[in-house]
Amino acid sequence: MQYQLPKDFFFGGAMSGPQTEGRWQDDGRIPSIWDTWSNLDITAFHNRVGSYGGNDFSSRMEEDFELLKSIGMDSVRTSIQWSRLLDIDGNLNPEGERYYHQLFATAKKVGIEIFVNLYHFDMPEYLFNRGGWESREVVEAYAHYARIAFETFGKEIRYWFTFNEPIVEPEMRYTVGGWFPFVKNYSRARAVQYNISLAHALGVREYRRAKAAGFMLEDSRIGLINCFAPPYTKDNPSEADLEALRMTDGVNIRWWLDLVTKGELPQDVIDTLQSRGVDLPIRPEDKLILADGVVDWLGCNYYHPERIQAPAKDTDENGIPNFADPYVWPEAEMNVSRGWEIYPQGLYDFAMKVRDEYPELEWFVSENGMGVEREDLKKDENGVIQDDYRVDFVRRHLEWIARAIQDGAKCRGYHYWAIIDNWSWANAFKNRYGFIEVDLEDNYNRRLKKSAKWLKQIATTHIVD
Ligand code: BGP
Repeated sequence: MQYQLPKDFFFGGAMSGPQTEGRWQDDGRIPSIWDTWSNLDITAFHNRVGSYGGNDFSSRMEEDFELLKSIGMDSVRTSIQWSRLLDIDGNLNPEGERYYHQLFATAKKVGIEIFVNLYHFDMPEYLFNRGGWESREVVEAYAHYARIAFETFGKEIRYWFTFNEPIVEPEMRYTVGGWFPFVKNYSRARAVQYNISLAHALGVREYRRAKAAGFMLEDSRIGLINCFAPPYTKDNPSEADLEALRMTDGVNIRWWLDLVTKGELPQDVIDTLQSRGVDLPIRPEDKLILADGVVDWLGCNYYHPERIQAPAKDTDENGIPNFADPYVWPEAEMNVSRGWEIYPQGLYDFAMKVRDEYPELEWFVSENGMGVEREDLKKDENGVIQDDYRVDFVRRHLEWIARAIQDGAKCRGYHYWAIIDNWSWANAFKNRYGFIEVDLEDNYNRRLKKSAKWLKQIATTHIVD
């Protein structure tokens, strides 16, 4: 079956500053917490590759943008690194400023629209040492950083985002404890989540001020990007499974959708958290701050669904509440390299939820992709990686997007992650996502994978088949 995507549908790719730039100590860049982690324990990273190198994008941006244009990409999302743009006193770093002017101008020259995100899990180290997202000082510092970014680049960028995946920071750093600083404390995680919500709202406030003061393009927009993996529970759920679903959805999804559409957080979720002893750092003046969190549109990152069930135990050994346990769906199709379930219909389900519950909200797919290990073993005699699985993965997701649009979803585009292989947080270069290979053995040279030809066809015709 053939599907037609809208003519004005964005087709592009996503990447981030910390995963691509490299040059970590050049041009006055100060350390971010990824460097802190790499310095602490480089053995934590696959192949002993830390955050230092990215994928050499800084030196190759012209070549990379030309390559992306050649495969039909019209837009690319990346992030400004806070640690490159501002110095330790919060002043603009002129070399950082120059770097981003150069990046935006290079993309423009080849006809690629840049979407800019302000925070991709990359807090400056000195701010982390002052409490990170558990501290109000850092929330204020973020607002200051956002203001400088808007005032400096407002005339160059149309599409702005305050955060990428604000739910992941509390999850990976403070709940699962998989990322530095490896904390496992549900209460602290929710405090971090609450403070990031305030920072987001203050960021939007700064954007609106900058726009009113004439710093921004007239038709610019501000948004938030989050992973909106829809939660599912068992087929015949118990009351307790449904309660686990309400809280997982409440904390992971509804929290952010309410914030960006109504300027408030879901009271039933806050009430349940507080009744279970979760200490949120709420102040009376916060309501007015959160009210400014309403955005113009949204980015939805989608890799896999969340499958949960009632928790075996309501609290962990430290008395910290637990609202849900993972559930393995017996029919799940897996991407074995990453350990993530592949479930393209999840995007349709998210689209219908937004259509029905937040009907005014426009959005786009801001990340979706498949990371696979040992792609070097999949090369043909010409050295081209034969990644038919990637074509299959993207095609099926695009089909569900097209069906959602037919059914009334206001989905405005698709960005693939990561369009060029890049450095990843915990996997380094183990799993490769790109349509474009980065050959680490050959000076980080770029080479199109087999899938790139297919992608170009879709991106230029907007016909999925
Ligand atoms: C998203 C992040 C990206 C990227 C991607 C793939 O959550 O926004 O930065 O890392 O996931 O995940 P991973 O690199 O862990 O395989």
